[in-house]
Amino acid sequence: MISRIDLRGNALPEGGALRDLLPRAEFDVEAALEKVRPICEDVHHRGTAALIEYAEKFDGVTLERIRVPAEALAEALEKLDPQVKAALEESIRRARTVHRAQRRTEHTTQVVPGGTVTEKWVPVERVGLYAPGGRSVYPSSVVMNVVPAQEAGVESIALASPPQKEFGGLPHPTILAACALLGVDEVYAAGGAQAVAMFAYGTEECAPANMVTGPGNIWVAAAKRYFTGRIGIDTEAGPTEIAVLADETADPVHVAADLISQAEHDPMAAAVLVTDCVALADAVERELEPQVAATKHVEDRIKPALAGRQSAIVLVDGLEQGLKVVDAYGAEHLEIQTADAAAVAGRVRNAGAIFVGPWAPVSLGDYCAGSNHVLPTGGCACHSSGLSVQSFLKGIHIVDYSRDALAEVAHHVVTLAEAEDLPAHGAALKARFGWKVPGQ
Ligand code: HSO
Ligand code: ZN
Repeated sequence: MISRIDLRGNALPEGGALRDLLPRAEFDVEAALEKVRPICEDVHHRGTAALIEYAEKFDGVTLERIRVPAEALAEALEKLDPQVKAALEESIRRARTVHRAQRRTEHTTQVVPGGTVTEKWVPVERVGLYAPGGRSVYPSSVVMNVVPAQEAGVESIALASPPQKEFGGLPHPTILAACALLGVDEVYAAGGAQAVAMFAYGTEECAPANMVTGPGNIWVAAAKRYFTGRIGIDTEAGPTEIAVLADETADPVHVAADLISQAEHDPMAAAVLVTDCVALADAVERELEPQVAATKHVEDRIKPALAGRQSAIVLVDGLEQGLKVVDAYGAEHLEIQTADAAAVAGRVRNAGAIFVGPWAPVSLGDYCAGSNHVLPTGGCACHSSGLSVQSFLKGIHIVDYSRDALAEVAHHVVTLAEAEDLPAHGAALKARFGWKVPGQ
């Protein structure tokens, strides 16, 4: 069901070469770009009319308008299963606790007497959030996008999710209910690249946003890439990944369950076990069979995900090699199931989120740990972070110098300006000091 990659007995190659030995899904956003470009430009030119047409074509629904009426949000919340409501409320509460602590305070540095640089943090003004429909109707992702934006102080938050035929052309009711619980009342029934274009360009119904975040399929990822530079985006979300670094102390029942838990998302999802213990590898493999058989999305998602070239059991020569491998892989989610797991976790450089020890499965982080589940995939954890309050804040430097403070450094500025053949830069200082810069 899952292949093996045996790296034992050899010194591991460095960096990119090691990454090439490890499994990874192909997620060709570049190819999808060609297809999304005309859709995005159509939304640019025809606005709501284009969105209505795409809803008909891609979602099979006839809409009169894209904005979801307030009554639909209220009704969805009213009809929400009380247990789901209580669980979402707990998820929101925990996420708020963690994200509130991420807020940043303004900081002033005195560089010289009379010369200061203040860094102030300003929230993005308007954000468009995307919540997928279809196979992945995740109210938890609404929570994970909305909470950091709200805690960052974003004033205007809108959400788009694909219209669903079986719900009369509205987004899925649990998505609407989650919006209502979170106090988001601007919701649009739009999916795919066209939803991203709606936020990027704006339409008659929807004001343009400065930023679009949220997971989506390859078309959403391609549209985000198309608009990069025009609007802010979070990292492109590819298929979900779990890596487990485990030794002989790990429980194979837990490890197998956790690998399956993320394989459940998508036939392209990746489940990778890195271990130095062959007995554990064998036991996990044995465990996979009955556990997969006992669950739900077996044939369409879990089996192809585990059997795909993106998933594997990687055998290594010990913890040091294991750490090298997980760092080269840069998993979206990394579980550490080893002796002294916290110390091992402290040594990891690349991962979207790290789950320490036997009592912190990825599923906890998906819903109720307080951490964010919008995380970098496809190796982007080597350079990017998951969604946080910081994602929605812009740092602005405020430079404030007195005459004396400027005079003290003016000759250096003029010298550097001349060295770069930019005399007008220097003249901006000279003009202030009667064209004779002190110290020059
Ligand atoms: N594991 C997914 C998020 C999710 N899981 C939503 C359940 N619902 C990507 O981090
Ligand atoms: Zn998940």
